[in-house]
Formats: sequence, C-alpha cells, structure tokens
Amino acid sequence: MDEAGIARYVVEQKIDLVGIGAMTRMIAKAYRMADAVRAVGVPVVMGGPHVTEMADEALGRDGGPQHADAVALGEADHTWPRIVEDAARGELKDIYAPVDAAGKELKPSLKPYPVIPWDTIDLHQFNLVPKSAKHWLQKIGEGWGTFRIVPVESGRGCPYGCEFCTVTGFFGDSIRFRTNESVVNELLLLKARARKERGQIAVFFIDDNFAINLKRTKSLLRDIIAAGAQVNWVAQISANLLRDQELVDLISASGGKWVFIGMESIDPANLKDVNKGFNKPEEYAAVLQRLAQRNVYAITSFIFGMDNDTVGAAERTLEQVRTWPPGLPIFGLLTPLPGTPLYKRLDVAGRLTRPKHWQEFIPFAMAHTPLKMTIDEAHAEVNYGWSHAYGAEAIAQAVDSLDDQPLGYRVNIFIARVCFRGIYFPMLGRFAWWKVISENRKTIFKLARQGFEAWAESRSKPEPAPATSAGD
Ligand code: B12
Ligand code: SF4
Repeated sequence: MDEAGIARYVVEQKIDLVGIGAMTRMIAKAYRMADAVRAVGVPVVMGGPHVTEMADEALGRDGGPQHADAVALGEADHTWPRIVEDAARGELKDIYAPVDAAGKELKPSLKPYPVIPWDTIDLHQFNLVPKSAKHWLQKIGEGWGTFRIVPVESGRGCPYGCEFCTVTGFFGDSIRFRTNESVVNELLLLKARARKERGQIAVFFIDDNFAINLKRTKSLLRDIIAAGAQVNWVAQISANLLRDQELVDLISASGGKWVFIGMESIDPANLKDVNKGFNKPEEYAAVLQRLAQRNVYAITSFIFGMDNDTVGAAERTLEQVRTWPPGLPIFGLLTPLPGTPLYKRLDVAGRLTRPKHWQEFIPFAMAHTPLKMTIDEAHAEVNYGWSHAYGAEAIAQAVDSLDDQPLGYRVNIFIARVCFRGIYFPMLGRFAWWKVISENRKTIFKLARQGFEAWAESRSKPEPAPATSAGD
C-alpha cells in the first residue's frame, strides 16, 4: 500500500488504532505511512528498535514533525494490552516503557508463549511461489504449490555486544527461551499444514544467535528429532559456536539447511575494533567444511568500510570465499545504527557524515568516513563483492563444485544464488529476469540436461515385479 492506499483502507475498515513497527532502514517510509494515517484522524503507535532509541523524533519533540501519537519502548509484549486499553478510552500516553509499578525494567519471559494458529492463519505473505506456477508445481514430488519461509522465534537476546549491533542493547543481555515443547508443537503444525496443502514450508529461526546456549539448543534439536517435527530450517549462529561437532550433527539431523554466519571481516584487527574478536578468521574454512560435510550451507555476511579496511578488501575476501564450500556470501557497509556503541564512538570522533542517515535512506551508502579509504572506495568494494560473487561465472563455479551431490542440491544453490543476487541488484521487471536467465543460460541448460537424464534413467529401469500373495 502507498500512503493514499493505507489512509483509504483505515477509513473504509473503520480502524481505530494503527500500530507500526520498523527497523531504522525503513523508518522514513514508516513515518510517511504514519503521517497518512494520522491525517485521517486515526492515532498511530510506533514500536521497534528504531523508535526505542529515537522516541523524540517519532513524537516530534526534537524540532521535527510529529509522526506518532505514542511510542512503545523496547519489548512491548506486556505494554501492548495497556496501549490498546488506553486507546479505547481515548487516553493514549506518549511513551510506554516496559517497567513495573516500581519503575523496574520488565523483560518478558518466553516460557508462557501464545499459541500461533499456524494451521489456519493466512500464510500468503510468506509464499515465494508465483500464482501462475502453483498449478504445475503442486504436482512435483510431495508438492511445491507453495514455498513458505515462516519466521519462528525460539529465544531472545545475545550477550556478545558487537559494536554495530542493536540486539544486546535492545533485548538486554538476558537471554530467554521458549519451552522446547511449544517450539516443537509449532513445527508440527507447520509441517502438517504443508503436507495437507501439497506445498513446502521452511522455518527461519529468527533468534539472533540460535546456539547461544549450546546445551539448550542441543536439547531443542533432539526434541525436534524425537517428535518427527523436522522441517527445513535456517538460523543465525555465530562461527565460534559452530566448533561443536555434536551441534552440527544435530543441526543436520533436525532439518537445518542454511546457517547465517556474521563473519564480518577476514581481518582480525577489524574484528577487534568492532568488539567481535571472538570471530577467528583462521577457523572459518573448517567451520564451513564441517557444515558442508553434513549438507548444511552457509550465508556468510561481510562488512566493508571498517576502520582497518583498505582498497582491495573485497577481492581479498573473495579469494578466501572461493576456497570454501559454496555458500551465499553477502556484503554490506558498516552502518552506525542509533543507540549502538558504534554510533556513539563515531559521533564523539566527529566522523558521522550523515548523522540522521535514516531520514534520507540510500541503500548501500556509508554514513561516516572510514579511516583508511574514502567513502567512494568503500562503495566500490561492496559493488565489487556483489558483482564478482554473483556473476554468471561465479554461480557456475558454485554449482559445479557440488557435482558429487544430488541434482536437488545443485538446483537449490543455483536458485538461492539468483535470489540473493537480488539483494544488491534489484530484480525489478521482466527484463531484469530475462537478463539473469540469459547470463546464466549455460548453467541452466546443464542442470536441465542432468535433470532430464535422471528422469530418463528412472523411466528406463525395469518395473519391479508385482508382489505375489501367498495364495498364488
Ligand atoms: C528476522 C529479522 C530480519 C528478517 C525479517 C524477515 C521476517 N519475515 O521476519 C530479514 C532477514 C528480512 C531482515 C533483514 C534486515 N535486517 Co533484520 N532482523 C531480524 C531479527 C533477527 C528478528 C526480528 C524479530 O522478529 N524479532 C522478534 C520480535 C519479537 O522482536 P521485535 O521485532 O523487536 O518486536 C518487539 C519490539 O520491538 C516491539 N515492537 C516491534 N514492532 C512494534 C510495533 C508496535 C506498534 C509496538 C507497540 C511494538 C513493537 O514489540 C515486539 C515484542 O516485544 C532482528 C533481531 C531481533 N532479534 O529482533 C533483526 C534486526 C531487526 N534487523 C536488523 C537489520 C539491520 C536488518 C537489515 C537492514 C540488514 C541489512 N544490512 O540488510 C535488513 C533490512 C531488511 C529490509 N527489508 O530493509 C537490525 C535492526 C536495527 C535497527 N536499529 O533498525 C536488527 C535489530 C538486528 C541487529 N543485529 O541489530 N531482518
Ligand atoms: S553475535 Fe550477532 S546478535 Fe550477538 S551482538 Fe554480535 S552481531 Fe549482535
């Protein structure tokens, strides 16, 4: 919806209160939407990591325009019911803080957790299969009529405190988990739904560091296996925790397919600068090998524009990446998000070039000056990373390196690479898709030929003799 659309919708549906959550990256759009809703006389409450740090901005107390009638600070599990009650009485307050009567901060426990009706809820927004392909894809194997990636939370918090990260400040360093039982029940509901609708479901465990408590994660994965609740899943886990062989075995046995690893840099000096010295670049290769041996692959995330980065950082990183099992490398720029220690350090040093960068959001653009290169050079490094990791040659190389694996794995890595390419090179319009297909035609033909050969081979095998009954 655009601004006019949302205003119309709110009026037509007679909506009395609108809640908007947003990350820093999309806050400018969130404010525009909030302005449109407030213009038709409906109050807006905003929440999430950005307004928690910038409540005055949202409430128009910093000299700028007001966008929200109320702001929910931090985790709003307990404050949301209060907000709704106050709104119904027409007594909305400006700020809702997650504190008890004595003013002490309340961190919601995840032990009692609401049951999400995954068996009946509308899952349309999570579906990646276009409508036009649904009919045909439904008939393949167990059915691919839908492919939904569903976010599931199993715990909150990460105590590591990396300098650029919002999480430790936002959720506090108190780590909380749901019960194994409630997570397993959710997976069972999702699995049954996929089977019933002849579609596929994968789960994205949104925990910031899914294995932050190894003992608990292993016990959850064991319970998933015992209950037969395996679905394909992806999670974020820091590299240091993946040293544990037993954990990797359990990840694979419980349905883990992709692990997102915040590698950030191959330079230990950079890692130390951002308080992520627990990442050891010399062990990245071994970690990725351990995962790949169990057919689990990695989304490896790198940040350029760090203080020790110099021109050529992207190629130096790619030299390493090329020696690792194929995965999905992604590249970003060091971004000072409000409220983070990084923001404060750069602010004090006078290095912020766009202190309110979120108000004029530009994708992949720095908001401060790096120490050993210019801003333009940092932008060029990111461009180099994406262009070279997602060019047709690199994609073909990734697919070929899996030649000893079943066809499904190769198709999987090909589709994933093409989709991830879209993070940096927006895939808008048919022409963009045709261009990608044309550039990668050799790999596509190769995969199609292998698929046809496998199909023909299975057809040429003699039919097994029909079973005879004891009476024949
Ligand atoms: C899942 C996730 C994603 C997914 C989202 C997919 C999906 N379908 O959900 C994907 C992978 C797309 C993603 C992408 C990005 N993400 Co992200 N993501 C997360 C993650 C891990 C979980 C979010 C979540 O669901 N949390 C659980 C819920 C319960 O917490 P919550 O959302 O904060 O909500 C609570 C409160 O904030 C509040 N609240 C939230 N909204 C509202 C609204 C109202 C009205 C009220 C009252 C309260 C309220 O109440 C909730 C309950 O307590 C968070 C980290 C984290 N643990 O939160 C990072 C996080 C939100 N992402 C972050 C970032 C930076 C990004 C990217 C910009 C990364 C990048 N460089 O590209 C992109 C941007 C994407 C875009 N479209 O522009 C940052 C945001 C920091 C910031 N200040 O904005 C976070 C905090 C991680 C971090 N390391 O700092 N992300
Ligand atoms: S390990 Fe990940 S979630 Fe934890 S503080 Fe560092 S970047 Fe944030």
